[in-house]
Amino acid sequence: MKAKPDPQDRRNDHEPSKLLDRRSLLAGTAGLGLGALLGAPPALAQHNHRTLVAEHDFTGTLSDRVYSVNPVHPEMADIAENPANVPPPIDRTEPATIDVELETIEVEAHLAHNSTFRFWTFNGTVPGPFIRARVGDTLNVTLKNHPDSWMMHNVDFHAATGPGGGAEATSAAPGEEKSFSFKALNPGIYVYHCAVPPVALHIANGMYGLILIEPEGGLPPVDKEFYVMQGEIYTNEPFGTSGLLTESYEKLLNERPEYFVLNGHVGALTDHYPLRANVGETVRIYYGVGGPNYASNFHVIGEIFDKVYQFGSFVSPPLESVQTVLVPAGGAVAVEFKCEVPGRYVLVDHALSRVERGLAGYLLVEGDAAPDIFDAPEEESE
Ligand SMILES: [Cu+2]
Repeated sequence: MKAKPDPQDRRNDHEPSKLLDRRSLLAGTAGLGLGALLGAPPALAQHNHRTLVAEHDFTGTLSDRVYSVNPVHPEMADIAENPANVPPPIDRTEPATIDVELETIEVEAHLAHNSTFRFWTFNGTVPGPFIRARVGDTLNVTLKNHPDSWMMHNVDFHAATGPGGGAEATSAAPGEEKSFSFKALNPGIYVYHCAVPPVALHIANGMYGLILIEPEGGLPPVDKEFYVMQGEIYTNEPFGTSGLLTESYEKLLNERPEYFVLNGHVGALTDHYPLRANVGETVRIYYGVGGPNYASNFHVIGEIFDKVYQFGSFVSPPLESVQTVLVPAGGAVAVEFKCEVPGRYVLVDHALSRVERGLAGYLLVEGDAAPDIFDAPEEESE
């Protein structure tokens, strides 16, 4: 039987010397005001807000401002998954057997402005790889737990029908390899995650991803597809602290995250991998919530979803013309819209306090202005 790892065990060593005093802690934070996201001057960003944003330097261009890549540990691994990493649509008309190879890897990596965290990952990224199959396919899953791991890991596919979604069948100690297979009976966009107890801890540390089971005939063609997942990170140290941050099991149980993130860490989808599209293109965003605890109120500032595949169902007809969509923890949606006006659009959870704790992503749309749809005076240069 698998051992239940004690979450209090084998904590990351924490060096008190890396903790700065409170003032420098706040100055070093990666906190980002919504006003800043929208291009408002710092004075507006500070409005009704603690000093998290007030002490930040907002000079420079918007693309090199707040979320700079870890200047303290520039060599640190980046676990962020590129949202453009979506396999192409399936053109098969018959079911097939597919090999899915996952490796669980624990790695200290960039978390925010000047901090790192020991992430637990599938294949070294958060979220793990986007897996694409077709209804009727048989998936042969192999899960290898890297020998350097401290913990046992496994994988539970919400797309699978069978005990634990494969969790028990794949529970692997460090250095072990396990496998199972399942047939994809239902189309949809599904979460997968590690389910070794305490499951919430394994998810919070980064062990989640999406698997798309295309319906027969596939999905309607679009110009660009993107892969985005929302998660929470529970650290002992307050938001914005410098250094190697350590996981807090107590805050996890109390559902009090210090960080909310898209694709793994603060700034992943603003500085590292903003989504990019051109005027005239249609985009589809697969948006999942790893959580483990908070549902999302997914919204793109300045856009309206032309179609929403609610709860990730491709069997029910999509909703049309939607501003904000609820995405449950352990759930996913697909949204589609046409990019009609160039500019920068911001992906948020519209529970907007979470922006202050790191959650934001950019969609950068390039192309000719469309004054018949949106017309505003040019910004004054300073
Ligand atoms: Cu795990």
